[in-house]
Amino acid sequence: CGDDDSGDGGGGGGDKLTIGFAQVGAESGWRTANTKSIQESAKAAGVELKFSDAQGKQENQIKAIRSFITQRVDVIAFSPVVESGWDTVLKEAKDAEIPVILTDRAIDSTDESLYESFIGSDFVLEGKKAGEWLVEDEKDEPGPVNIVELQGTPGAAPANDRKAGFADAIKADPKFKIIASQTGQFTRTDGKQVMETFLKSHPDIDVLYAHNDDMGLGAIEAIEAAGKTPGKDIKIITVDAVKDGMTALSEGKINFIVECSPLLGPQLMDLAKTVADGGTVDKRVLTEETTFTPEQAKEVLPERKY
Ligand code: GYE
Repeated sequence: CGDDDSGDGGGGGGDKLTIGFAQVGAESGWRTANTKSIQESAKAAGVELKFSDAQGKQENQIKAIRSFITQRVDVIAFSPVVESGWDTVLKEAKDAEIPVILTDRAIDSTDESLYESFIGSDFVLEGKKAGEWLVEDEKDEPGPVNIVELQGTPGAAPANDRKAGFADAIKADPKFKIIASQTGQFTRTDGKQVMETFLKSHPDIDVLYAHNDDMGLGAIEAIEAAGKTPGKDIKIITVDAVKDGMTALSEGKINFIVECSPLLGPQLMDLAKTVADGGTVDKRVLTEETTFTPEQAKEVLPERKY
């Protein structure tokens, strides 16, 4: 605790508000932008941020949360690597009377008293938007439309939900066939590797649906190496809309991107201040998002911050 009384947050009097944030890792461009947003917003809001990087491992996040409890931070925020397995540690935070905010990813606990608020995107809707674009794009094609899918981290909310939303959007027409679906861990390296194996075992791929830009970008390398043209021989749909993804979209290598905003920092700081002051907040705070075609990508790219 410092003697900074200029901030309006903080559990006790004029003390600086301290937030412990347990991040997933640095697996993607999205994550890097998200980390930057949180660090910069904390600074701008006069918040002391204790930041921990779990390197993709739930056990590390649990350790970080326990250490935040021991340090008696004012608010704990974290982006859960996977959906399940949080009840015990969140119960510990609750017993210590430290409010918890979920950012970006949901947990599957039925006990909603374990956290104050969940701020982030609707991943099912993102998957749906991806599928609906494809249905419209292929409406004059007789089919079959052979789709391969690169899933995010197994067990993560955005992987589960983007898969479900997409499947739901294409299910009415049997011409859409998901002929292979595997995790690419939300990373470029795995996206590339898995796409290589898809290309070897399936000579007839029409569409790639990747749960994030990074995997799509890795897959583009694999497609080009196999002598095919990304965006033409194989249409590509991704989620996120980070700069590298948007650049590939503007070049026609990706055909459609569903936006998922990583800029959660400012809203997270507001929520943290409110809960630390004992105020009430919405249990669910949704991020506002859009979608992009190649033409739209060209328009917004010069202004794109991440
Ligand atoms: O889409 C992906 C990242 O949880 C929304 O995680 C986030 C996802 C994002 O690695 O690129």
